[in-house]
Order: sequence, then C-alpha cells, then structure tokens
Amino acid sequence: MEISALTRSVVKRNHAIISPDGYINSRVPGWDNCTVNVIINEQMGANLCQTLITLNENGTLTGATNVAQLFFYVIDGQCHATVDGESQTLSKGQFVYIPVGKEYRIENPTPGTQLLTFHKVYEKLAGYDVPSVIFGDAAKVDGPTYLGDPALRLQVLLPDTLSFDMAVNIFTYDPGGHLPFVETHIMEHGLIYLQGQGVYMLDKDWYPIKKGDSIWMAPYCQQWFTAMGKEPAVYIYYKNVNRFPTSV
Ligand code: UGY
Ligand code: MN
Repeated sequence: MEISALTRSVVKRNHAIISPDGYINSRVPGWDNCTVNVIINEQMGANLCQTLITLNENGTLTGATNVAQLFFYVIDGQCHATVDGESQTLSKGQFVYIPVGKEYRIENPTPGTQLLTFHKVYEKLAGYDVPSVIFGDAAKVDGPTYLGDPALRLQVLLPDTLSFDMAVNIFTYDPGGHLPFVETHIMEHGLIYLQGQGVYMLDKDWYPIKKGDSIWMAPYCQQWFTAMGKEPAVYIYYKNVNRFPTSV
C-alpha cells in the first residue's frame, strides 16, 4: 500500500532531491497546452532554474530570452523548434541552446513530449563573443571514459570555450560504477535522471535515486554517486563554469 504521507523528496540548505511524486504544476506565460514543473529556482537558494515541461496536443512554448540563456533537451517525444529564425525538428536526445536576446517557439509536439530546461543568467566575458544558437544531438556526442574509469562515460553537449559560462553534460555509470572520490567544489549542479538508479551521497546524507528524480547541489555540497541495478544509470546535468571565482 502506498502511504501518501511519504516522499523521497528533500529540500535542504545546500541540496534538494525532487521526485515526481511531489510535483504541482505551474502556469508559465507563453507556455501553453502543457504542464510545467519548476524543479529548481532561486527560491531554493539556487543560481539556476530547471524545469520539466510535458506538452499536450497543440502544446506551444513561445518567448524570448532576456538576461538568461536557455537550454531545451528532449527527454521523450518530438517537437518542432524555431530559434532566431532557424527551424529544426527535435527528437529524444536532441537539444537547442538559446543565448540571451533571442526569440523562440516550440510547437507541433507529439502528445506527451517531455522537455527539460536549464536557465542561467549569462555573464559575458570581455573579449569573447556571446555564443550562437546551437542545435545538437546527444547521440552524436562522444562519451569518453571519465578519469580513466571504463565504467563511467561523460558527454559534453556544449562547446568547451570561454564564451560559455554553463556546461550541460550527460554522465553514464555502468552498474557498480561510482564517482572516484567525494567531489567538493565551487560549481553548482542541477540534474535529472534519464535512466537507471543508484545511491547519491549529498552533504553526508545518503539517498536512493532513480529515473525521473532531479537533484540540486549548491556550491560546495559534497557529492558522490554509485549506480545500482541491471542497467546503466544516466543523468543530464548543469554546471556553471569558466568565470572569475570572486568579486573581492
Ligand atoms: O562535473 C562534475 O562536477 C560532476 N563530476 N559532478 C557530478 O556528477 N556530481
Ligand atoms: Mn560535481
């Protein structure tokens, strides 16, 4: 029997687990015929926003980026994206990166299409151009082993240049694969599990995690993960990168 007073979700000072059992839908102006779940945002103490959008028939997302750049990734289904006059059909595993100051429209989805978004206020770096719009496909991105461990593979979806102040990567762990050490770092993460399960250690607490769960990790939240079960565990994650570390 399910007990409705239980959840795996937690929201703490420096990390959060958001499992789908606690979702309440948000209405977002310009995003119509869809359900939107705001998973991570500033109210939590984060410096990024992460949402999950499920498009109904005739679902349409219309808007323009302002000070924040926007990354859309198709978790499931298919839709049509037009950004700054360029149009492409996006299927599962495909994405579009929208820099600041661009108009976008997402439409003609297959009903049930699920989109992940990451939003970050862009910090321009003197001497470097603002990035262009990028359409891409995770299936075409190499996944070299991570720190020499063949059980771990890391795909880097956005160009590794100083123009970018955010990274979006896909991390794949074979069953039994684990981070080689407890990470303690300035960068912040938002992520969602695309497949599999395992155990995440966050700030010395241990959490069972599975497909559909999202995690926020504040800067310096200590982190370690091991994959369990019969299939690889896969998550797509955000990381802020490439900017001067202090204002003092
Ligand atoms: O890029 C990273 O910091 C990554 N290894 N962290 C993580 O997966 N928790
Ligand atoms: Mn990390």
